[in-house]
Amino acid sequence: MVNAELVKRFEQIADLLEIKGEDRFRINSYRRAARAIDDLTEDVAALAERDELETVPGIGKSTAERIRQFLAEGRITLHEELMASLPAGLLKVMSIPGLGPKKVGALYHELGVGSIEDLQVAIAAGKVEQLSGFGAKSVAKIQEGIGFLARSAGRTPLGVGYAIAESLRSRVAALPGVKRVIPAGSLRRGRETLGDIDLLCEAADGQAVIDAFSKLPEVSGVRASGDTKASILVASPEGGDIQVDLRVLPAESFGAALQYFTGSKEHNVRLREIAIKKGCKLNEYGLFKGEKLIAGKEEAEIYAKLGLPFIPPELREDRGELERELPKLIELTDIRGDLHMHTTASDGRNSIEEMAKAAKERGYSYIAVTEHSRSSAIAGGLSIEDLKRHIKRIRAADGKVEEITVLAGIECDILSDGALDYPDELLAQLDWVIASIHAAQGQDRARVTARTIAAMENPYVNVIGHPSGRLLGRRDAMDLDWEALFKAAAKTGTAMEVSASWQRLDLKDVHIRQAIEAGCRLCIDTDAHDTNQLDQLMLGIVTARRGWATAEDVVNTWPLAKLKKWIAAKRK
Ligand code: DGT
Ligand code: CA
Ligand code: CA
Ligand code: ZN
Repeated sequence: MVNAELVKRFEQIADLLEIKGEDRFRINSYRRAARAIDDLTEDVAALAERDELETVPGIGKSTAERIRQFLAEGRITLHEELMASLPAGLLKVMSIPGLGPKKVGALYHELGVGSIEDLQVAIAAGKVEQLSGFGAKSVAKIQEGIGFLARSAGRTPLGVGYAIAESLRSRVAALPGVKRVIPAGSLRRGRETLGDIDLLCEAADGQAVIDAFSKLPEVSGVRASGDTKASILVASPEGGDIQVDLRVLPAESFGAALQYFTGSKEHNVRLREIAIKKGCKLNEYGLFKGEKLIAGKEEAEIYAKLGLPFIPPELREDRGELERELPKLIELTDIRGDLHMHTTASDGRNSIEEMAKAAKERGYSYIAVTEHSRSSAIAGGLSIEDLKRHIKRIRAADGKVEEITVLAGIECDILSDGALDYPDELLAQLDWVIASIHAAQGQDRARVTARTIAAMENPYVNVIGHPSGRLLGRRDAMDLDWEALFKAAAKTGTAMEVSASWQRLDLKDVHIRQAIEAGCRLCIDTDAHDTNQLDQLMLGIVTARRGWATAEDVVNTWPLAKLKKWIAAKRK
């Protein structure tokens, strides 16, 4: 959607103005406009068409003008001028976790830092430490941030890649002569981050498809282009480019190519060994016995001819999928409710009723509304009195919206000493309690582990929210003793969350598998802050499948009566 691109562009304009030291008022007008666009529930182009941009609070005359230029020309002159007036490397410096535009401005004006390399030189020379507003502690933080960027370099979060792949897929699918288009590679396997996107297309005339593909409007560069293959670049809304490879294949070998290019490489190596043991040869063109092609049109034929069950793409990592019996993996349609979401009462953008209706449209039979608790003040956390009133509002909404049960829940902070953010008497009035760590994530292993276990031991806590605390490409996980955690979760009857939020995917795949083996229950939910984000659930399902999860492992696949019984059992 164009909204997200505009938000990014306006935020960048505000950052660049701030780096340049422009006046507050101007900077804030772009920040406010970015937030206003982000909050829109419809496409900004539709608003512009009705000539209603200026009626939105936060969008003024000059920001509306920039929006219209962006819609018409795909660029904003001010943005281009700002970019040209500063070193190109500054945006990269801005992306270091913990470095805001103010500090970046100081580094640029005082020390001439225009890139990460410049910054490292300045740090090594001891110059940054002496700068006012910095000091040894913040230099250590910056260095940590640079290390983090280097480790996650070039990989795009799955949720971002999904959206890009889907828009390209539907465009290619609409080209003349195209039979089908399927994403392969790490995207099809549901890996949490993607190196690049691999699209496979079945069509007779490769050249025509490749030519049209290379000229799509979202293409920002062409790396390579042949008669059946092209590599192009698309700008990621997270900054930087992501590469997309398209391969055009004939019908006879489409299935074999899909198998090959889905990977993983490790899975393919093992599969080829199995083929050789059976006296066959497997490659991207097909499965052969001698010179004779015995499978190639459909991927499933290849596994069948090798005497194997069809292996779901999410399991193809050579983690035992070719030796062990496969579980019946959870599917999106198994989910009966979403148990983590925010409304306008804290930092969400829709009302309780709107969230409930949107959940009903997705076929759910229950949801839990879970605002932030009082210590999360910046996220609009509720005071004790607020929460009491909010519970009443949830009960009222539950009565109003039919055919779906709205549970009164909370996302309760686990404080730095392991205590919960509300007294037990108040938690007892709720149907569903998520306990999450949002502060002091840098504590040592013993402390963050003990904090989480202390929360599990509370009889009202049903699930630990985003247990590792990581943010993809932004923040590392906490240093936790996972074995101890899963043991405690199983023993206390506390579920572990699989947050489907595209920035989190937390628990991650290997921890999900370890949790299930330890006897834990999971809860896959979205942490939605608006109705659209309820659709992120798919990312959590894919992640859980990579952790070999079945429907039975996941509490929100259960009928409400069974879920309630499970909650009551812990309270006894
Ligand atoms: P990525 O892009 O780093 O997230 O990971 P993938 O798995 O998408 O890797 P990519 O894009 O390099 O290649 C797509 C698939 O093609 C890969 O999963 C398996 C297959 N493939 C690529 N190169 C090789 C290779 O040298 N040997 C084998 N057996 N398979 C390969
Ligand atoms: Ca790939
Ligand atoms: Ca690739
Ligand atoms: Zn939340």
